[in-house]
This record gives sequence, structure tokens and C-alpha cells, in this order.
Amino acid sequence: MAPTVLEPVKVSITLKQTLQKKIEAQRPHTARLVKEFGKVIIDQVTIDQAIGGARDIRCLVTDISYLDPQEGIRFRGKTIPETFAALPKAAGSDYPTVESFWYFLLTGDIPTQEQVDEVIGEWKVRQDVPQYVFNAIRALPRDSHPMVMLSTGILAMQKDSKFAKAYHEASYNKNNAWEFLYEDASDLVARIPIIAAFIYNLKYRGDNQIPIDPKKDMGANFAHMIGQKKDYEDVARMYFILHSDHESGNVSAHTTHLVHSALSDPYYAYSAGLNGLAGPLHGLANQEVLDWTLKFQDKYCRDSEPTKELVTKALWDTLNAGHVVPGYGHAVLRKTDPRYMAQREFCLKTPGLKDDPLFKLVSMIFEVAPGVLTEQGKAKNPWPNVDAQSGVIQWYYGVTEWDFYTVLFGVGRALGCMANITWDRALGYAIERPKSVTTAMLEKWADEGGRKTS
Ligand code: NMX
Ligand code: MLT
Repeated sequence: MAPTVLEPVKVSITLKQTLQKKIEAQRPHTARLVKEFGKVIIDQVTIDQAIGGARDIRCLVTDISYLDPQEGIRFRGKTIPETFAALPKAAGSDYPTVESFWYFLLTGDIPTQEQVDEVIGEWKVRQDVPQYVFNAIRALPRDSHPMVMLSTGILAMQKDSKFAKAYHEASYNKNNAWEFLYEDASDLVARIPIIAAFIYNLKYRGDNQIPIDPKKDMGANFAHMIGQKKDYEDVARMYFILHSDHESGNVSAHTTHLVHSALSDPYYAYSAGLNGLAGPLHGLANQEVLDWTLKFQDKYCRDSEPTKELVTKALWDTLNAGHVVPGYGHAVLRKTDPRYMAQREFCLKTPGLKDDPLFKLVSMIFEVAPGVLTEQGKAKNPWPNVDAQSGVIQWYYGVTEWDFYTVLFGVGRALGCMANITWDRALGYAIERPKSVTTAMLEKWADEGGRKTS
């Protein structure tokens, strides 16, 4: 692909300088908490948590987003509608650019238009993906899952990691480590949509690659590069922002944080995070939802319209076969995911989409599934999550290759993961190393009525 280098936009204070000020202001808070209040108890651990996926144990710290079980996600203290309302919008659009959101995630500040333009320009310089990355992806069997291709592409870039190189140089220290991390993190978020578009075109458009449009922001350029029309630009912007971050404990964010905590660079760390996102209980659920819905149409509605009765039967058939209902339930949320609602509202306000048969079917599942899951009585949360609604939008706009949907999730999730590990380095977070115990120890503590701490 042709190199794209734009003249840098001049701003009085750059994103990196703003970030530096924020980091310097935050460091004393973290240092004081550890030094003066390090032994203050914030949680306790029970046997079912130790065996059951560390659910709800408070042992990660991030200021980038927080997930309340009832309310859902807040990015830097703002709900989804507040975030969309506050950020400067892309030209001619009701949605913010992804670049403005990146600025906000990293700093907590709402950027000015000038500051957004600086990031857009910076990403244009950073987004030239080395040819060896495309060669590595091209060398994979064409029927590899697109998540394998994305993870491989990200990992391939490791050889040019600025963080890994700096680590072995005399100038590297704990104080400035974040600056090298920031360089890799910014390169990675700028390049991942280009790699994703390359994979899409390689797999589904006969390797018909489309060059970067240097005049477009990230969301608009992604739409352009996968051969979509203008009306997909907001879909891309909304999708990437909504999927960016969900506090630190989810599998992709936690994996990225864990791997980076060994000072593995962002490429190693996010490639690993993507491998976690590719699991059917996590990000792959978005392709599973489409698969389930289309199979439902094929099996139950060949000669009839979908009805609530047929959906109910199909849901029970899924549960009775021992499978999960994809797109429903959550480890933390106990209400409908506001990311589901944001996408549903997008569908309802988009002429054509609101009357689309697949959207109507997804809405019918929304009416029926929570009751079925409640009646079954296993899932702690019977309500839909982000994945139950995202695929139908892609499908409507012609991105019908649903095994690509988790790649889209991975492009968005890079924003949150990269912002988080930039701050991990800024605040000097330690290598992660929880303690394990044996079953015999648990049985002893159970007999004793609890572990004796002395
Ligand atoms: N369909 C059927 N059973 C479910 C569902 C569901 N949608 N959700 C939870 N359960 C079951 C779960 O498998 C478990 O069964 P068992 O005791 O036999 O192991 C029981 O209910 C209790 O699970 P929870 O504590 O409610 O859920 P947990 O925190 O363990 O898991 C999920 C959370 C999201 C993994 C789970 O709800 C699920 O598998 N959902 C379907 C897959 C999905 O949509 N994943 C996407 C999540 C969002 N994302 O993008 O990452
Ligand atoms: C996510 O966005 O990561 C999912 O909703 C899963 C989670 O938060 O655990």
C-alpha cells in the first residue's frame, strides 16, 4: 500500500504532552495509596470465587472505564450517550471520530477539534503497515479464521516494537517507559483497522485491496477500505467506540494487561488479548449470534414467518442441547447492556434498518429470551449483551461474512487495551502474579470454617 504522510497539524499542546501532565498528576495518588494505605482491605476471596473464574474479586485498577452491574459502562466517568454527546463530531456526522475518543480514553479530557485533527494527522503518519505483516497474513491458509490472521498480523509487528528496543537501551527507565509504550500503542491503534481491512479484502473480496484514503478519519477510512459506502462510516465509528473498553477484568483486556505486566511489548500483549477475544464466551459470541439467528430461520421458519412461539422453542432446544444462548448473559452486568441499547437505537432511527426482517427477528428474541433464561434459572443475567445486536447492523450494510465480526470487535477493543497498558506503564504497575492454592488446602479451610490468617 502507498505510504501516506500528511503535514502534522500544529497544536499548542500535543496529545502526548497532555498525557504527560495527566500522568505526572496521577503518579502521587498511586504512590500514596500504596505507601500509606497499602494494607487497607478492599475485598475478600471465597472458595467459589477461587474456583469460579475470580468473579467479582476487586484486584485490578483502571481509571479508563468502570462497569456498574446495573448501569453498564462509563468511559472516563461518562455513560455512552454522554460520551457521544460530549465528543467533537466527525464532519457531517452525528458521531464522534474514533480519534477523538482515543484522546478522551487516554487523557479523560474532551479534545478540541484542533486536538482531534492532530490525532487524525498523527495516525495517518503511523498507519503505514510494513509489507512483511501482509506477507505473514497472506502466508496463512486462506480458510484460517480471520481472528488468527489479525492476531498473526499484530504479532508480526513485534519485531519493530519501539518499547522492546528501548528496554535494552541505557536511556530506558521506569519513569520514561510509558513514552515508548505510547509509541507502540499509538502505532497499533492506527494500524489495526488497516490490517483488518486487508484481511477482509483478502478473504472475502478476492484480494481486491483498496488503498488508504489520507483525507478520511479512521472510521470513514475503514468503511472506504472494505468497499463500503458513506452511510457505513458512522456504523464503523459507533462500533469501534462501543467495543473499546469494558473495564479491566474482561478476558481480552485482562490478558493484554497480564501479558504486558511481564513487560512484553504491546504487540505480544494484544495478540494474546485477541486470542482471548476469539473465544465463543467472549468476542466470538457476535458471530455465534448471527449463526444462531440464521440457523433458526433456516430450521424453524422455512415455510412461515418467525413467531414468539417458534423463537421460544428454538431457545429451549438450544438450552436442552446443553448450549448457551449467544449474546445473552454477562459476568458483571445484571441489566440489558447499554451497548446493546445504543445499537438498537441506531437501528430504530435508521430508515430501512428498523424494518429489516433480521432486525425484527433480533428484537423478537430480545422479547422472548430473557423470560426463557429466567425460567431455566441458571444464568444470573438473562438480558442481552453487546453481541446480541452488533451483527444485524453489519449484515444490513452488507458485511455478511459473520466470521469477520470478532475482528471488528478486536479493532475497537485495541483502543481500550492500548490506553490501559499505556497507563499501566505510566503508573509502574507490577508483574501480575496471583497466588494459587491446592484443593486440600481449600478442604482444610472449609472444615475450619475459613482460613486462619495469622
Ligand atoms: N445461555 C445459557 N446458559 C447461560 C447463559 C446463556 N446465555 N449465560 C449463563 N448461562 C449459564 C452458565 O453457562 C452457567 O451454567 P453452569 O452453572 O452449568 O456452568 C450458569 O448460567 C451461571 O452462569 P453466570 O454466572 O450467569 O454467567 P458467567 O459469568 O459464568 O458467564 C457469560 C458469563 C457471558 C460467559 C455467559 O452468560 C454466556 O456464556 N453467555 C453466552 C455467550 C455470550 O454471549 N458471550 C458474550 C459476552 C460479552 N462479550 O462480548 O464478551
Ligand atoms: C466485554 O466487552 O469485554 C464483554 O462484555 C465481556 C466482559 O465485560 O466481561
